[in-house]
Amino acid sequence: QSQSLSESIRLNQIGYYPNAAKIAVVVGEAQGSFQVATPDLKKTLFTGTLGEPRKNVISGKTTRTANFSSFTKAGMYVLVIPGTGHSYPFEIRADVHKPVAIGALKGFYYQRVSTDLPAKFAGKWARPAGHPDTRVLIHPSAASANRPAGAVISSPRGWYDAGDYNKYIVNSGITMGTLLSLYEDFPAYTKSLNTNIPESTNKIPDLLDEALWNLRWMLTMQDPADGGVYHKLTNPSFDGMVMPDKAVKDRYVVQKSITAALDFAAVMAQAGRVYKAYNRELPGLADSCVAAAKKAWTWAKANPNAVYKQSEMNTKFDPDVVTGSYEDHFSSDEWIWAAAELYVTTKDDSYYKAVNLFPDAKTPLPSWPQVRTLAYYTLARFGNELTDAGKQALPVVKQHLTTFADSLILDADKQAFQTVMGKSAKDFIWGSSAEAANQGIALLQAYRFTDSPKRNQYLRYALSNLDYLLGRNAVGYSFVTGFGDKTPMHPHHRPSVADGIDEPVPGLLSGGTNANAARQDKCAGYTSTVADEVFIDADCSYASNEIAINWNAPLVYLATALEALQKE
Ligand code: 9MR
Repeated sequence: QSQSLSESIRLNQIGYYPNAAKIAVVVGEAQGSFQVATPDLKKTLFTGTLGEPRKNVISGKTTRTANFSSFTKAGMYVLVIPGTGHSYPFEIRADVHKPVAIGALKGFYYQRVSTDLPAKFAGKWARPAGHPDTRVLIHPSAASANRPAGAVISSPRGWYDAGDYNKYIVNSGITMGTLLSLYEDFPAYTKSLNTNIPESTNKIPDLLDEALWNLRWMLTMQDPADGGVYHKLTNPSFDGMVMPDKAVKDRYVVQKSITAALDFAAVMAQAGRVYKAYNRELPGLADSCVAAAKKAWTWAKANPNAVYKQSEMNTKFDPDVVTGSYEDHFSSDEWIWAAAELYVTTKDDSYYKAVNLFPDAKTPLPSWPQVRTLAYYTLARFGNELTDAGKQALPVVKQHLTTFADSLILDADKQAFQTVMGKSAKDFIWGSSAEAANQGIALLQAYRFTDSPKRNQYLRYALSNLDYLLGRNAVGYSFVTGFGDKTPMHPHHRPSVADGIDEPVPGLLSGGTNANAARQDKCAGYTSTVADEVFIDADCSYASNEIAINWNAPLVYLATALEALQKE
């Protein structure tokens, strides 16, 4: 019988590993048999039976799974449900997610500030440099004796945060922590990620070359006089939808903040470890990073109440600053992360003792305002290389990781799309795609650093969340631009809107489904109010379809780590 494409079949549009779980989900009332066939539908290679109906606890809709895990033959296929239709094509292959891993890392190259992107590296998304940031003004909120309001500093490079053109230390913090942790967790494998960037021919892995572009910017955000770190570098209000080189408003650094200082300290301490191996190529860099970290820590100790409040920017100072706030009034988790990174890098127990690293039994999912768990990842990673204090804490750290992982996999087999993501409507916040990716990372940490009897489940369910991101979800999108057949074409991303090229800049992770998006961005066109369905591929939808560095980084981690673990 003839079969046409069915949007109700949801699967990982990139594909599956030969020896891992392979699950597709059909939404609606289809039942009975399913097949795995060649894309031309001429040959059926596997026949199975759809599972029992499940009820999506969020929408109430019925789903059934097509489990073809036992089919292991490499190739390109579609899934066919007679009477319903066929899926988008997918591949079964040993390194099936490597292009996504590389593409998502390359996404950072496209976000580079202060440099042109030549066609040799950027293909049809080549563009002239934007934002030299060599004449950045001290905002009145940031004025100090050595740097009065209106003074000029140079603060080039970095990555654009998101669809906007500003640079924010807090968000750079978790982004860098995630990327540098990927390197520390899989040093050998990450060297094989070639992203075709200008630095690809040097002796430093592309992952670390890319991170260096932002690290060098971050270093300029510290006031050398006192060690304080400016919260952000920004123009007063968001630019229009223009290319970077056409966005030429004055740029400012604003108030030094406690969260910026501590996130900066954590990143610089970690960078001190990571780049030490490349001292020959980057003489003195690692030591400078550690010195900068210590200075920021000292400033934080003297200024624990320097909370960034955007509302004060708008009322007390001129010009008003109304761009991304990354406002976070609770710094206890930033203290924990900075202390742990400084402790592991310096082996100095005084950092370990400076804060209570285990204030309660919680293990919060990492996000830009909540970085506590990054400390546990680092302590687990360095396990027996720690001093006695850290070694003694290891069982506690592992307890955090397994308790958290167990809570993530609990009842995931009942979830409509068979993913950890989406067990509850609470997952669907602004940037929910990063929630999915960070859940996957948390599971991989527990898989690698504990000996829980459920370890293999952790690995399996980490992969389920990559399946979520690449299409097995309630809206049927692969949320990574350029990867998959149904993928955002209109992200809220200024270059993608303004460059006149149909395809958006590739390798960027859309923030994804967000239950409150319609209220937040007031974009027209949302078709559902059900929490796991509120997403539109429109560039006005900055609350569901923007891209951001802190979302791309955990995608890079998850896709790369899963690839690396296939090889182990
Ligand atoms: O990712 C941020 C999200 O958690 C917040 O709810 C939202 C509103 O404050 O802001 C998001 O971050 C945006 C930042 O403020 C400015 N650049 C774009 C970011 C992604 O939308």
